[in-house]
Amino acid sequence: MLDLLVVGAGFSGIYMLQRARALGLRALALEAGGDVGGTWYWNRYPGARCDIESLEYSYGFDEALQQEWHWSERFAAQPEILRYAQHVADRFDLRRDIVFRVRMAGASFDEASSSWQVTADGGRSWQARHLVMATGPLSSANLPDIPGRDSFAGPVFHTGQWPHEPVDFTGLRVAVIGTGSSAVQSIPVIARQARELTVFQRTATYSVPARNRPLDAAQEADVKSHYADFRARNAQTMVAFGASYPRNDQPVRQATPDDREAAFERRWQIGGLNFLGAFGDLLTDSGANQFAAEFVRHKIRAVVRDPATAERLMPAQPIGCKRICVDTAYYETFNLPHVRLVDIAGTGIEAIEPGGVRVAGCLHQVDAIVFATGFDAMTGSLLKPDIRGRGGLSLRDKWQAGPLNYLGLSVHGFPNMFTVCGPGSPSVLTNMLVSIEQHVRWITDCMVWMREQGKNGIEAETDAEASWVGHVNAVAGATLFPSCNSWYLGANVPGKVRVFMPLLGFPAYVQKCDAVAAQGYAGFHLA
Ligand code: N01
Repeated sequence: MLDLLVVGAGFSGIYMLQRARALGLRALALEAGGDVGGTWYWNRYPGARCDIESLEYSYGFDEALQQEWHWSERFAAQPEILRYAQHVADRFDLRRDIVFRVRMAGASFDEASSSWQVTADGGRSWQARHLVMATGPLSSANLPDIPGRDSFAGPVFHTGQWPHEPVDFTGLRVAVIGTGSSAVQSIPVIARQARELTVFQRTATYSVPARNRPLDAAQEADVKSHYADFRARNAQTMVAFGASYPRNDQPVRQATPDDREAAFERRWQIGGLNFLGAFGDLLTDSGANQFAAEFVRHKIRAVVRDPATAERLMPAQPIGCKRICVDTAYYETFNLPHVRLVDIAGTGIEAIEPGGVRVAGCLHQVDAIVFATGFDAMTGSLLKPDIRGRGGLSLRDKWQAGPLNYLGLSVHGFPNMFTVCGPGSPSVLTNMLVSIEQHVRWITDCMVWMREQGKNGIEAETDAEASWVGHVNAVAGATLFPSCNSWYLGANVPGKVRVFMPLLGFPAYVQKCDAVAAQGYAGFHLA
């Protein structure tokens, strides 16, 4: 029997394998893709790029690794991040314990042996003491069920399932559906190739310029001279990144109008997600938020020449309530004569027909469609396989009213199963690499502790998970996050239960996890 079976060989899965092996645990990973990389294996759409700076979006667990790897840009593009994941797999010889092109079908917990029986499509199966779901919070593609979707005569793409061979849009009329991060990144690149580009927008988005550039050699050398310290400082911020641009805690109304504009402008010029750190109350006070929102709307008006298009691009929801996007020439792209914006707020898309996309009775003729429609976030990939815990309890039934777990790590009724960056943990509200490393360390330390203590079962207690979900929602409730239809709430997937899934605040979460472990895994039942 394996000590652990890991599902997924993205950044979570490969570090889980590396650390398990280093601790003398027998581990195997299953991966649906043909190689490591997870998100960065699947999301090969044009323009795909990280919105966390490269020097931060990388592992810190191995000093030699972080010294030897060189990033070429401030924000790395998908091919480079995928090469990094492959380098890590090579360096630690991880592929020998990964079964590729195998998709988990289901898993069931056997009480007698206190172990999991995991099955894959095609009938193969494995037995393991622990099941670790390292399936990623944004990996289950959301392909909307639009009438006639499958009748389209041309090629159809989803940004999260992009083909491996190059896609050439030259001479084609292309539709992009959606205006989230994937769309904001791909639209300017697709526009450079396509004969015509029509963007179908349901909700206008806030985007801040990336101001991407080649990585500065002096900055790289400086960070590498004290990398552990650099990472520790980042991990102490709420979002586990961006300590180089510290948040100004001052409330926005305490600044004079000139100082306010100057603070926003400074961050706009720096570029990237740190924009919302300009003042301390932008995500907690809707009046304060309006100042930042209006600053961005003003920028959109200044860039987009056609006033009607500029008006349609103006977001109305609080800024930051949906994850803000980071772009290179997104708004500028709408000044190109062959790019059009179709507002589908209120109407939605009526139908997809062989020749194009119909909205409010009007057929927009296109040759190719790109769905940039996001993911069934946080729970999608955990609920796709049929996972059955104690007494045959199904995870889908258990989570009918939303994900219920403790620390985003463990579910009552599902002993010895851990989720890496699961709902209820900070995950998507942080630098994912930092959250992944914290979870992997906590989970593997727990397994080693169990081995030393002669325990063979661990599972969250019901009280602990009920109060944890209450805590996650109370923390979010004190902010503007639950106030719009975001994927954090599951609002992007029709029929999905609305519950705020990620936890805000990385440092307090780490403290809680450490305290739980120090108290002999308080809130967990051990067998
Ligand atoms: O997905 P999204 P994404 N008809 O859900 C629209 C990370 N990421 O892939 O807003 C028409 O954000 C939907 O409209 P609405 C990052 O965390 C990071 O872009 O729901 N439209 C929205 O406009 C990000 O937040 C990076 O009204 C429909 C869009 O499709 C997360 O992944 C890059 C529709 C989906 O936007 C997800 O980003 C890419 C329908 N039926 C992704 N259904 C970086 O590191 C949905 N939409 C930079």
